[in-house]
Amino acid sequence: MLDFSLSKEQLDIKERAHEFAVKFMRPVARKYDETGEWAVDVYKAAFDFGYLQALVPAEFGGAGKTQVEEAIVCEELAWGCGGLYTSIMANGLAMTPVLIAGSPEQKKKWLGMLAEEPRFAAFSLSEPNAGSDAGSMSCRAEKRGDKYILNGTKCYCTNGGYAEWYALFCSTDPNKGARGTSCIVVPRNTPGLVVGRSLDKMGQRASNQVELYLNDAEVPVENLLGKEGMGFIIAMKTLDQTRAAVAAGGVGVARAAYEIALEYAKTRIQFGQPIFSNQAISFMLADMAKKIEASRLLTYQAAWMTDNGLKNSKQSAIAKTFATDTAMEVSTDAVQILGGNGYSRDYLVEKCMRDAKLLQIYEGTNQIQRLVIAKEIQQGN
Ligand code: COS
Repeated sequence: MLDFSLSKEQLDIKERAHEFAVKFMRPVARKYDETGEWAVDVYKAAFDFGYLQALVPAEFGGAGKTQVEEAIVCEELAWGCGGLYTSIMANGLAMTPVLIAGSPEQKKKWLGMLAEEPRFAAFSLSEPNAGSDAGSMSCRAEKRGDKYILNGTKCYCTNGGYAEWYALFCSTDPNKGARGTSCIVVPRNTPGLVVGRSLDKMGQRASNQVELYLNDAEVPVENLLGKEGMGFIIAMKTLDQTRAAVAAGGVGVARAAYEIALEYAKTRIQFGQPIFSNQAISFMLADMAKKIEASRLLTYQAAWMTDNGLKNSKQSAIAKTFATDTAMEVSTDAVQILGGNGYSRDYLVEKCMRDAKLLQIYEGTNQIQRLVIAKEIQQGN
């Protein structure tokens, strides 16, 4: 039976996450956006609320949340601040390769440590010359005895400056292309691993993206997730699962901008009446509401499919694209409704607009999502 209502437990999760965003994120969102500092206080609180370790199974000490629950939380966190949300959400991204391909011992070790105290891990797929074309990565892992020797450069590694370990994708057999890639857990303290500069960004400035340099970095072979050659599939399966959380981020950022624009339109008087009375404005707001509702439904659908063990490549790509394009459109229109005020830093809508842009780019650009959707529909899915 189809049921669009959230359960009492899910409503409680949403309310608690909203309170978290109101108390711990909104008051400091502007500060961390301006300074780009690492928000230790926020992440400590996020750990206390179970958000940093949301996807760590309960048996390893985590919150053991479902993807639908993660989506509910992520919408509220992104409503609080798009940048801080990304740091928290990306811990789930880093964990997912271990959840998908890790042995029980690997899960206990790598996920368990994230449940002990506020700690970060990072997903490292992109390279300077392998972004959208993820299968063409050149970072190399050579097996020598009981070690892998890693060489290469990774980039756009979210949380990379503060991570305890990296779920790092590399080539174990360059002759095999995407089928020669593997995923290896690389601990932060690995000799030969150097964390590079963090990116100075337009938006989501509270989040951290770095380059990683691997110069004969030695990692034990037992850190391989799954088997050699499974890396690309692990990456694709990971992104299928985690794109719902990005879509939820789009819903949250869009809703934040929409709420401010709605309030402004109802209270800003021009020509003797609230500007909402102009159809030009009220229709913009109606379109915003329409797109946000649709985005949320698509997000829940994609997350629900993961929770129910269904392949959701098409649905997660649709949700990610639709919701993050919505975030960009809604926040841009919100700036327009607020006019000069919208363009100023006195209101959060300009920050929403800057934060939204990255949502259209990371975890697969929205052009790549359309490629995924096109491949899926070509195959009759
Ligand atoms: N689940 C399971 N397997 C998948 C899969 C999925 N979602 N997507 C692809 N595969 C498999 C394919 O079935 C294929 O298997 P075989 O080699 O056995 O045939 C293999 O993976 C290669 O797939 P494909 O031919 O579709 O790969 P492409 O090189 O054409 O690339 C895209 C596919 C573009 C979709 C992929 O490179 C991609 O997602 N790029 C974006 C990466 C990204 O999100 N980067 C951001 C970094 S994270 S911040």
